Amino acid sequence: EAAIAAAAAPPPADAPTIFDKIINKEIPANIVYEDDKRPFSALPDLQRVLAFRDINPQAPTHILIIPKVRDGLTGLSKAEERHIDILGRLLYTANVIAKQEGLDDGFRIVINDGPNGCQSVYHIHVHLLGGRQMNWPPG
Ligand code: DGP
Repeated sequence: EAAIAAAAAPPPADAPTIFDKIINKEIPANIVYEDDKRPFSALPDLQRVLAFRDINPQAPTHILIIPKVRDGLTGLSKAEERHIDILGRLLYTANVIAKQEGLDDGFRIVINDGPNGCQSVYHIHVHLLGGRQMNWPPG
């Protein structure tokens, strides 16, 4: 069933996703990190990130890191020059959270893109996975 869902055509770029409801606190999520106005007063809205635990964890630690404003970034394949700062901040924050979670022996970062990448939510997100030995190649 998951494979069929992943192979479906991506939704329109302006279609809201479940992550909007998490950002707006309309549905609960286990939030582990959120940039707020202070002490990040110089941080533009487009560079603010939110991180929360994946509802369907694939490892003892499985956290999603997302931009609070999607700005057209339904997936990495839609990245433009203006997104370079938020893309960097997503990865930087993944590292901060990995330390916060005590993943001192390593971790894995994943960005699924499009049907072949098994992307299911079209609001860009970085998966942070850790707490067990990962395998290579991935499935
Ligand atoms: P991807 O397949 O890369 O698009 O990953 C989307 C992830 O989002 C997937 O691992 C499950 C997670 N997810 C979907 N809906 C929710 C939700 O409502 N809450 C939380 N915490 N995670 C969700």
